Amino acid sequence: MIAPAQKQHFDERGFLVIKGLFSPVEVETLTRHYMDLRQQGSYTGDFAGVDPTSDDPLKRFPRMIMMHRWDELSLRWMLDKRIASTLTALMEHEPYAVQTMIYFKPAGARGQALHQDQYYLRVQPGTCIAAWLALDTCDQENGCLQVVPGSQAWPLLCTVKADITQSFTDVTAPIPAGTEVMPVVMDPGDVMFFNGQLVHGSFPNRSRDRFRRSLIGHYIAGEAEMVAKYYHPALRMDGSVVGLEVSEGGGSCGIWVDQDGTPVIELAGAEGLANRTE
Ligand SMILES: O=C(O)CCC(=O)C(=O)O
Repeated sequence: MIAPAQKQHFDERGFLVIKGLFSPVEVETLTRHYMDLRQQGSYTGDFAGVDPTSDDPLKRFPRMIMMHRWDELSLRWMLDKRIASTLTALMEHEPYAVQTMIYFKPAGARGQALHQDQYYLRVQPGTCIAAWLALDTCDQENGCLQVVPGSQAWPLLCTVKADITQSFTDVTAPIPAGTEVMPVVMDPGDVMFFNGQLVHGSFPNRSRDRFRRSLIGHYIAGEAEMVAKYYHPALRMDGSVVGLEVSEGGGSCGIWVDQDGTPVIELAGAEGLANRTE
């Protein structure tokens, strides 16, 4: 299913978009399902309480998280065979599934500052991988994903404060001036798979009236022994529970230093032990 050139792209650049992995009917069904759920109330893990009268678009349409723990359609999507076989080909291991999220990102909503997913998941050994399904056309106007190609080869970076007028999260992975940040334009039904060390995020939705909805699954390689507490229980792709240990986080992180005029990463920083959830 994955051609050698696609695997090479993933290995070298840290991400791969598979066009049309989900059909227009499936996208329509999923979009309607989550819009209905969002309309029906609030759920554990909502980024912000639902407030239909708020000026903040993210309070009117907060993202939902870990829906697979209580919603059958989300569970089925997370364990979908097409996702499982693509992940297995890319990681060369069976995946374990640990997280679902739906971002509504209506017009005017802030984005999510550049970050590495592994900062949150703390998978050991190895890292995590995401499957990011576009439910709408995602382009620069409505705040598509942005990636730093090749950054999956970097270690975990020490975070700094993010600009919370642009991002709903408050920390970011710093990158040197001039580093390529590439928009990933996608059509509904396309899925982007990306390595958990890849620096990525998104800018605000600057459109007048367009949503930028996406359904996201996070996975870890089946060789992993630990993941941060919030992501337990991990599931095999047949839905059965895997007994993994809790990864506490903390430890060293990379900071950028100047070496003869070139920015290089030194593992000189230390992250505190924190309970972070993406
Ligand atoms: O969809 C976005 O804007 C950001 C998503 C993201 O960072 C993630 O899935 O880890």
